[in-house]
Parts: sequence; structure tokens; C-alpha cells
Amino acid sequence: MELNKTFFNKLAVSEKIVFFTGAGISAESGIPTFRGKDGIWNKLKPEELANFNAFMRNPQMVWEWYNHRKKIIHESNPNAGHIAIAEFEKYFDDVTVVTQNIDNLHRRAGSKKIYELHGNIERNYCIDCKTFYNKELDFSEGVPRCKCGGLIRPDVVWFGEFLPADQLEASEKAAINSDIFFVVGTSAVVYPAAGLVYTAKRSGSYIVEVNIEETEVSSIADISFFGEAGKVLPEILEEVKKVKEKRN
Ligand code: BJW
Ligand code: ZN
Repeated sequence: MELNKTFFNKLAVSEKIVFFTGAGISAESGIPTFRGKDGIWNKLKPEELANFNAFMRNPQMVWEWYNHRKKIIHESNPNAGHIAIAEFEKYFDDVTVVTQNIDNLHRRAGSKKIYELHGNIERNYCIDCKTFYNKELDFSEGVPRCKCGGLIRPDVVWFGEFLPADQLEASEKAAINSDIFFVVGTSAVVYPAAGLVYTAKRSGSYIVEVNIEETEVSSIADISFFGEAGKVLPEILEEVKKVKEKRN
């Protein structure tokens, strides 16, 4: 891949890099996305499953969805896109991953500074007393319950719920301070997460989009790469290596 001169030069002078990722980064690991042309939840609307009212109406159904996804996640591995992002840390001192994903694949790929905006599928808590249950849950007698009798839910962020304040604040700071802000594999329609792209843009960061199709943020991106993250990101990393070799 031959990068355009502006982006190449930008890579040469930049120190603070943020990768803002969504379901598309994990698609090549075999984890279905929510939306977009290959999104398998096109039939099952996330707005209808990923919300507290749905859980209260039918906790069994919502748990089946999460247990199904958890199984897929456990059988999957980080792909070339996650690995390329982790490798950026060899070439830049300050690399932050801000992810909307709950799948732990950035951590497993070796990224160190990760903010999780929508929770993590490995954690669960009681909706009444907020006790955490992070071991395997027992579904043999139906939906698992806490010692206090409350229903246990996955520690993920559903529609209408606040994002974890510490993760969101740290992500906002990283976006504001970033020199380059990569937007990878997200439809960028879910807020407040998607707002980070505009925060970064307003702060003068260079916005690089990687997606298989156009999205809400394509029009404000400084450069877009339309292709699979697992192919595009390793190619950009190769260019980074050239940039850094030139400087030494
Ligand atoms: C590839 C690829 C490959 C494929 N390579 N690319 C302002 C305006 C309007 C509404 C709102 C607003 N502010 C807030 C709202 C409400 C709502 C919202 O945003 N709604 C919109 C949908 C309209 N937001 C909320 O409710 C949020 N909370 C909140 O605002 O709190 C404040 C509040 C409190 C009380 C009252 C009122 C306000 C919470 C949002 C929580 C989202 N939760 C989910 C589930 C998480 C747990 C789980 O995983 O189950 O998060 S929903 C789902 O969407 C999940 C994702 O993280 C999120 C984003 O999806 P993502 O990652 O972008 O995936 P896709 O599938 O959409 O896109 C994949 C992309 O990859 C596509 O573009 C493909 O092309 C691409 N791709 N293969 C590269 N190989
Ligand atoms: Zn409890």
C-alpha cells in the first residue's frame, strides 16, 4: 500500500494515537457485527435486546443471546487487525484503544491501555445489590440469581444506560489529546461513544477511518480506507515501520 503524503507525514510527527473500535474489528475473528451489510443482528434489533426493559420482560431470552455470543467469543481469537493495533505500541509511546466491544480481543492481542465503553462480557452483577459475579454462572435452574434473590445480568451497557463514567472520561481525554484518531469497524451511530470522533476532530486530531463501507463519519474523516480491518491495519503498520526507519 502506498500512503498519501499527508498521512505518511502525519505518522512521522505524531505521538498520541487512539484507536476507536467497534464490532467490525472483531468480524474477521468470526464474531458477528450488529449492523452493516454482514451484521447478523439485522433481524434481531440490538435496540430490542440490549435494553433493561427487555431483560426484565424476558431475562431468559436476553441471557440466551449473551450466552450464545459468549460461546462464539470464547471460540474466537484476535485477528490481524487487533494484532496490528497492539503492535503500534512498538512504534509510538502513547497508544490508547477505546473500544465499544465487550469481547476482550484487544487485551488478548496484547494492547495495554484499553478503555471499554460498553462493559465486558466476562463480568456480571446483581441488579438489586450490585454484587459482582465474575465466575461461570449456573443456568441449571434457569436465569441465575444472587444470594439476595436479585437477577444477575451481564455487566454491559444497554440502551438508555449510562456508560462507565471513568472509561468515558478517560476516552474523552484521549480523544482530545490525540494526534491521530483511528475509527475502525464501527457504524458510529451509537452515542455517546460515536461523539468521540467529533470530539477528536474538533480538537484538531487527524481522523483515519477503516471500514468495509461508508459510515456516518466518512464525510468528516481526513482519510478513509475501505477494506477489512484485518487487511488494512497491517498494511498501515508496514508504512509506520518505513516512517520510523526513515527517521532513525
Ligand atoms: C468492518 C468489518 C471488517 C464489518 N473490517 N469494518 C443522541 C442521538 C440519538 C440517540 C441518542 C443520543 N444519545 C444517546 C442516545 C440513545 C442511544 C443511542 O445512541 N441510540 C442510537 C442507536 C440512536 N444511546 C444510549 O442509550 C447509550 N446511553 C446513553 O446515552 O446514556 C445516557 C442516557 C441515560 C438515560 C436516559 C437517556 C440517556 C448507551 C448505548 C449502549 C449501546 N449498547 C450496545 C450493546 C453493548 C453490549 C453488547 O455488546 O451486547 O453496544 S448496542 C451495540 O451497538 C453495542 C455496540 O458497542 C454498539 C455500536 O455498534 P458498532 O460497534 O458500531 O457495531 P455495528 O454493527 O453497528 O457496526 C459494525 C461496523 O463494522 C459496520 O460499519 C461495518 O461496515 C463494519 N465492518 N466488518 C472493518 N472486517
Ligand atoms: Zn444481590
